[in-house]
Amino acid sequence: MKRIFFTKVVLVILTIAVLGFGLAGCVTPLLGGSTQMSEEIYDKTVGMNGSFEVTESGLPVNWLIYTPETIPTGDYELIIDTTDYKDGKQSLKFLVRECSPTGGWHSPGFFQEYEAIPGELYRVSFWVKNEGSEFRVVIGGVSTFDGKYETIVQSKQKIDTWKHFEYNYKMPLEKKFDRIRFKMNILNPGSFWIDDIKIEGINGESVILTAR
Ligand SMILES: [Ca+2]
Repeated sequence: MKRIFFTKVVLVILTIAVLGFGLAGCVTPLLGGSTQMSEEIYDKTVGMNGSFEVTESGLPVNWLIYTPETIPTGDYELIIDTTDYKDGKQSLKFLVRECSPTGGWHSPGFFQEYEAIPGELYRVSFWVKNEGSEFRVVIGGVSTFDGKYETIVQSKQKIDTWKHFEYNYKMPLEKKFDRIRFKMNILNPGSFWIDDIKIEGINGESVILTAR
């Protein structure tokens, strides 16, 4: 099932997005106006799909994607790469010729949210290759109206062979932060690959997609 998300935006949210906090996706439903933000193909039987092995209509299932259709400016291709991958049989590749450096829904990228326990420690890991792009990966505890993000990596580094990133994130203690959000963006053109994203509780338990 293909769904297009419509999320509402006003100037103050645009300002927040420009500042790079990337909160637009979680706080915008409060406000007026309408902008198409991202696309998602959701299948609850698939789970996280952090290795991008399950795709439909050219999109990896269970990720909210800032696709060439939804971002306002730029020129890029989203590719399921079956020749260069770290885990399974394919990876997700961004081939970006032109893009906004703003991040969030302005730039190529994707995100997803999972149920999380306030105060709990989560281990986030993934593999990356990079040729020319600047990329950013953030993790954050989110509530309905707020998010507390930490940047796992923001880099222009050339990465010829798959590189592993691992990060421990402690959820905020306040009970309202009951979801954890993973988000990555391409901020400058280039070729970027990502594979085998994992988000686990500190005891190894897998996170669960938030309810629909
Ligand atoms: Ca894979």
